[in-house]
Amino acid sequence: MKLPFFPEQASAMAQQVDAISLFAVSISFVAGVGIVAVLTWLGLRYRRSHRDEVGSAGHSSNLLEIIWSVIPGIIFIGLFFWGAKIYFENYRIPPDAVRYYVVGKQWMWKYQHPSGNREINDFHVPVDTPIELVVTSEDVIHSFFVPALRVKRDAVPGRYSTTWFEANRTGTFDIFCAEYCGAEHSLMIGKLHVMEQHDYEEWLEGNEPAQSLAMSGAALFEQNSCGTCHRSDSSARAPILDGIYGREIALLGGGVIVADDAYIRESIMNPQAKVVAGYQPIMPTFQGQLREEEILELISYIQSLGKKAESRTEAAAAVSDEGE
Ligand code: HEC
Ligand SMILES: [Cu+2]
Repeated sequence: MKLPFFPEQASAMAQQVDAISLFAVSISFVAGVGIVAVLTWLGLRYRRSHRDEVGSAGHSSNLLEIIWSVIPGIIFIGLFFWGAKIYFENYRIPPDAVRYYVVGKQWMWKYQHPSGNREINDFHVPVDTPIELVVTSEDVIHSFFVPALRVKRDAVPGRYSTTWFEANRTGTFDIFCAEYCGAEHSLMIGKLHVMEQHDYEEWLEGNEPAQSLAMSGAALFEQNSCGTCHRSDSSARAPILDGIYGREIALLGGGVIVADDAYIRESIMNPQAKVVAGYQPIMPTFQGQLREEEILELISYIQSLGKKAESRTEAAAAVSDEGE
């Protein structure tokens, strides 16, 4: 199905979104034209032809009433469930999706690949791979929009919004900012380059980053002296961060929270907001000292600590197994 008034389709999601839009528009069109046609016909058929003509009360048909209530009812409720299905699919990130970060900034889009590669405006991704986008902003509200994928997500400062896509064809597609964000909003554009897997890998190699996100995060952890309190061998002053990512954290004053990206960001920018049970609120805020991308790198680093901790416990388990 190719209609000139839709942007090109580069994902299965785009096809689904177009199908439901087209259905809704067609139904409205048919109903609209039908109503006008019946209106016109009745107007002509039963028009007043003499000045002294008087109308008479008609009789109603229950069958007719039921038909024209039930049929549209089914159509519209069906449309609701269809829309809900697409909506949920669009918002539920597949577990095997690879995570990329998108940061909006007046007036550019910045991307971080899991490998540590960075890009501005141009965004290279592999085809047929579910890709999770964590979208945020460095300044004002922007909106990351790729019409060919039918993907649009607001980039809100201080918040991580997620969405995902899986491009099903290679090519170059437009990226826009879809939220008016200042003087050069219209220049806040980029290109999405969907590549074959091996081309993408070649591209990554050709643009070898100095280090992965987690490694940059480790360097920042060092530079900002996080390690003076968060030592991996002592939890006296501050909690050990190994393995906290994705775990439940008990908070001062009761309550637990899952240590996700948003929680870790808040812990760094506004440490007093949620204090870990058993600790003093002595952590200083890093508000204004770290850029959004640097916070993302720290998060990746903390996440990587989790993996290390896991493999360490596995190794420890293996060792104790051997000992028996
Ligand atoms: C002066 C000591 C100190 C420094 C420096 C410090 N922290 Fe903390 N941090 C703490 C303490 C104490 C807590 C626990 C109390 C709380 O939640 O505020 C904590 C909590 C955290 C948490 C939540 C941990 C959990 O188990 O839920 C994270 C994440 C974190 N810090 C990251 C960092 C990062 C990243 C840096 C460096 C940019 C840093 N901290 C620097 C003392 C420190
Ligand atoms: Cu913008």
